Amino acid sequence: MNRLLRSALGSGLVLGMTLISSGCTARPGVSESPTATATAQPTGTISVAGPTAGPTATRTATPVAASPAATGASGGDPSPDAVTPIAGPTTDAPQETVTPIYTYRVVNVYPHDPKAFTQGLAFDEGVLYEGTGLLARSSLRRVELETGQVLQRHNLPANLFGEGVTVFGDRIIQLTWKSHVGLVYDKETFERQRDFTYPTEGWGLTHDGQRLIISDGSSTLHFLDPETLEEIGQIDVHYDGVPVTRLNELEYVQGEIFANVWKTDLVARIDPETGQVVGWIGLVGLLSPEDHDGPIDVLNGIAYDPENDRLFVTGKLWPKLFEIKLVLLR
Ligand SMILES: [Ca+2]
Repeated sequence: MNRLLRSALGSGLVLGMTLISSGCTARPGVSESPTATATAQPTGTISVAGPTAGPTATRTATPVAASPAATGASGGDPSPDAVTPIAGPTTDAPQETVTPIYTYRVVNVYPHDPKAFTQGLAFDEGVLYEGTGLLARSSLRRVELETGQVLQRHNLPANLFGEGVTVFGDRIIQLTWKSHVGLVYDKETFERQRDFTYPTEGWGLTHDGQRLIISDGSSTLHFLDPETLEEIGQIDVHYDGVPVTRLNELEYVQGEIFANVWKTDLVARIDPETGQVVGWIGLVGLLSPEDHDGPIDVLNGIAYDPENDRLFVTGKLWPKLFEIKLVLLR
């Protein structure tokens, strides 16, 4: 396996792909390998280091066999200028199709309510919309990006566990986990306008301008008519012929669906027509060790500002929210 790829992506990708392939439930970032190191800089940049890098930000993995995608890697240029979030696959491997792998560069760091069990994140007209989970703690929030201040809040009934949110026109739609109930709000007032039902669990939610897109914890993404809120199609997400399960928080980014893979530091970039994973983003090391003081949970929360090409990510109970740029590894 290419040294640069291993060093830069660290365990997140390799372990994540192993998890995907095996269906294992182990959590990434827990076990360690001496060869996998990604060092986040306090200044808000990320450097990619080899085995001799300092220990303070080492996030690592149990050594595992390289995945089919990881073998034969031809290396890559980690320059921040190498790619933007919308960059497509590389074409310098004429004899095989190589799935692009990205790491990240932190552009900005913003405060995030460490009590927010983030289950959904969206950006619309300059502000964030966030859905939080847990029974008796779930909410819908309008949040000021720069300060993390909650500008408006609606608490869900105690028996509903909030999940993904998206802004569609003048409405906000929010899923619930196991209640099979979706909630539709007025975007300005947060008035609950109507409910709708769906047969699966509700996890992530986004839209492509025409359809709502829902994940349910499996490898299936469901498309809903935004007016009738009835299912009009679905795709099965796969990578190298293997279903990619535990798709969680979603974001539609310039023609692709980005999806957190639950309990990993991975985001899959998905072709919405075929379900094929067309790229992987490894976010290992994003939250620095000193930010692990309080209770934190997994990466969850992707929002995109299309007007300014800004990509935001956070996690459940994370004290920070990050604006990142993607950096192509190979
Ligand atoms: Ca989102």
